[in-house]
Amino acid sequence: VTPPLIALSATSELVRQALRVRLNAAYTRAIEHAGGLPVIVPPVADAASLGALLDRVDAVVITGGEDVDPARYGHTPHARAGAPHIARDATEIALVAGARERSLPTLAICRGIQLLNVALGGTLVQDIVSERPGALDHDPEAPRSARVHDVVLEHDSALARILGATSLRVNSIHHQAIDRVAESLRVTARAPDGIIEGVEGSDAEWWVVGVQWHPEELIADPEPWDRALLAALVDRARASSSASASRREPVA
Ligand SMILES: [Mn+2]
Repeated sequence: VTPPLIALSATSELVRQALRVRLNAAYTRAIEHAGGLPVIVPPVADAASLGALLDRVDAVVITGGEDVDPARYGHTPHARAGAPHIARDATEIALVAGARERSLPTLAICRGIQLLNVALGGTLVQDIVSERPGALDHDPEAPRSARVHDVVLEHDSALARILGATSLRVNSIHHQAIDRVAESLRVTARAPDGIIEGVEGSDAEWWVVGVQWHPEELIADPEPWDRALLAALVDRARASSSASASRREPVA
């Protein structure tokens, strides 16, 4: 059986004098573990060309990383906002638009949920500590797989159905969050301080889920939630793969 192809966005950064394409291996291992075949998508100069790639994959993961350029949502940079990666922003915004056009299953993680919201017209909290005084510590000194705060899910959400839970604990490695939610998304998970931790699409055609935590770091965890989320993506990818295969090879 051919595994579904899962496109994963990546960054590029200068390391030891060489510009390198980089993605934490936790993402590719988690996708493989769930039965998918990872395809790494670097920041590209010509975002319009990504349609050629999206025509050949079965799902998309928008991964974690840098802060999204606040100019993308019409804000001036906060003092604590990180340097933007212009080509990565453009690449991922094109991936979201192309995935939506094709109804390709999409999972957005950490920076990914923020990028997804911006790509669909929403805005971000640029720095939780300074803009949401009294919020929990969403970026504590802790191992990447440590479950450090609670999340409460909407009972009637796809996320609750997929995870098989309406409350859980998650890891948390972020200093930004969704502020104004894009119209085509619904908030279905929040931390006890109100910080948005999960969204999903309101369009029945397009399976899109975003989480602010890092499920890819939790596949070996005793709790089944995060494996279930990745499995749900790969299941949807498999369904989309057989649908596109039947489009390519119409029955005579
Ligand atoms: Mn958090």
